[in-house]
Parts: sequence; structure tokens; C-alpha cells
Amino acid sequence: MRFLHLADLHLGKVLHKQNLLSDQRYILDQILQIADEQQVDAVLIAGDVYQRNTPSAEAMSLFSSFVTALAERKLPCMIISGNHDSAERVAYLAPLAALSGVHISGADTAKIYKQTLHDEYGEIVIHMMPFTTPLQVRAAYPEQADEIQNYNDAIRILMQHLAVDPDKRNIMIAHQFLTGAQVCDSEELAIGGLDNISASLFDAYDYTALGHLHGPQQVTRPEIRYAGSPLKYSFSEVHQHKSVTIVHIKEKGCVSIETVQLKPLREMQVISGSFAELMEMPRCEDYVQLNVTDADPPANAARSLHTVFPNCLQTLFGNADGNSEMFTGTVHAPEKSDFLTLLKEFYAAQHEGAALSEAQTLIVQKVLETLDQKAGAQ
Ligand SMILES: [Mn+2]
Repeated sequence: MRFLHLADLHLGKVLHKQNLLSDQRYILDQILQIADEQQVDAVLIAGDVYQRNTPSAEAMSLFSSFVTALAERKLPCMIISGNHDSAERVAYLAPLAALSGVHISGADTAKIYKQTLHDEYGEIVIHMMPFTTPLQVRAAYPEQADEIQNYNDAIRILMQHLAVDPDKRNIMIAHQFLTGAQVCDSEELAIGGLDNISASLFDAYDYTALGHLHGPQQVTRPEIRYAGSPLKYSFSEVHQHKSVTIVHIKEKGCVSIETVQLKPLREMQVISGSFAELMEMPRCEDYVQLNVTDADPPANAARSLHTVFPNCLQTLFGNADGNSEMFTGTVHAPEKSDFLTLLKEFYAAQHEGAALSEAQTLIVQKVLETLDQKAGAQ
């Protein structure tokens, strides 16, 4: 049986104020074409269907038309929710979708859902583990709560409660951060790698279809694999080659893997140069980040550059050495800022410029006060 493995669609993603919906529609059409050309028998989607847990109406319609196109082709599709998704919203109408062969993991994220497919070699059992956290697994298995200190413990215990028949062919679909994998800027990971889990947890599986990390890659062996996002979702990904993974499973133990490259509607690049050099370049429709190296660029530089780079998403000035020390006009000295200011900046960077609400600020202030008191008491 041939599977097409996808992950991290992030439908509805806005990158530096650019809505990527037309790029996403284009790439999903291309993926349907690949499914046809590669004659796949089923599709696995390993989480982060949407960018936000409250997806926009247009993102939801795009996903609806994609899975409908799969159902029209009679391709079974297995979908789990990721850390960006609301498990409940992704699973909306799941029992109805299942009637068309579209199987979506449900609202209970401390659970592994199962679906069995058949081919000439027998049964293939697909295990679907939505993104889950230690907190949720502790709540599901209170008698083992003390054993759960981190993500690795949580996933290990969750998997202990799953019966896997070693004589059958088994696939796991999961959305977690495996130790040793390569990261980039568009993922949301816990600081300090607290969410790492070991690849050895998946030893029993013939193939593990992963989502969460956006660079296509295998972890420890070819059959434990991140499909990667279908599009570049940050400038840290300009050198990645996005692809979908085709997994061919014959009899038990006989798995072959290949990738098919994706060609986006618009490429993404980082271009550095002086204002004069950039203005001399041929017109470029790609999504670009421009690093303008002049010490003193003209006041309307960004607007002028838009005539050459109409899809420029970000212009950085003052990057005279072409690498670090980029700044956008304000000189920032983190060592001179207080914690709350830094936290507000971090929050804005993580939430497309949104500000902390009053209620959130109050919570932070309370935590800081408590910490101060504790520090004073010691
Ligand atoms: Mn993701």
C-alpha cells in the first residue's frame, strides 16, 4: 500500500502581514496531483492542519475542499490535530467525515485512535496520536501521574496503554518533537527542549509519520520521519527543500520511502545589498527579506524597493556586516529592560504583534511579585 505523508499545513498562516492562503491553495492542488501521479492508496496528515486554534472561515473552507477532493478519489485519509490546532475544531463533523473515509482524531488528546486498512498482504493498523501534553496524560491516567515528569514520560505511558500486534504492520501518526531533529523558526517549541521525546518510543512501528518540525527529515532511521511543512513559513527555511513523503509498505518489514519535491507559487529568499544594488536588480516576485546594508539609506527606501520586490515581506536596515546585529531602527538593549517589557516584546513576536491583555499583564505582575517575595524570604 502506498501512503502520502503530509504535515504542518498551517492553513490560514499570515507571514509578516501576508496572507498565504493563495499559496496554500496552490500547494494543496499540487499535492492532489502528486497523489494521482504517485497512485497513492491513502493520505496521512500529521497535525497542525491550521495555524490557529480558532481557524479563519477561509482556512476551514480550504481544508474542507482538500479533504473532499481526497474523498472523491476514494482515498482514505487519517488526520491528527497538532499543537496549533484545537482538537475539537479539527474533529468537527468527524463521525460524518469518517463515512467518507476521512478519519480525524477526536477531542480527547490523551488517547490514541486506531484505524485499520487492508491490502493484499493483510491488515495495516494506523495509530493516530494527536498532540498531547504531560498535563493531559496525567489527567487521563491519575494512578500513574507521579511517573510523568516530562513529555517523554507522558508519551511513553500513553503508548503503554496501547495494544500493538507485532505480527501486523503498524503505522503511528504523531505530532511531537523527537530528540536529535533539526528545528527552524516557524515551529512553536518549549524553551530548552522540555518537549523532547525519544525516537526509540517508536521502535515497534513499521513507519512513524511525524508532524511538528517543519524541515523534512528522518530521525534515527528512515522509517521515523517528519514530512515537513509544504511551504516555507519563516525566513530561516529559505534553504530547505519542501516535499511530501511517499511511503510504500509491502509485506511486514518491507518499507520504502521516497520524497516528491514541491514547487511553490512564490519562492522565498533573503537578499542583502546596498540600496543602490537592490534597486538595480531585476524585478523579483518572490517573497523576500531584504537586508539593506547602507549605513544611511534614503528615507523612502522601503517604498522604492517595493517597485523591484513587490512581494517583499520584511526590510531590515543597518545590517552592514550582512549577518547578525540586524535592527529595524530602534536600538535595543535587553540588559537595560525589565522582565515585563521583555516578556511583552516576546509575546508580540510570538503573536504577530499582538499586545498582552490587561488581564494577562496582571497575572504576570502577580507571578513576579510572588517570586520577589520568595527571593526576599530566602
Ligand atoms: Mn507546525
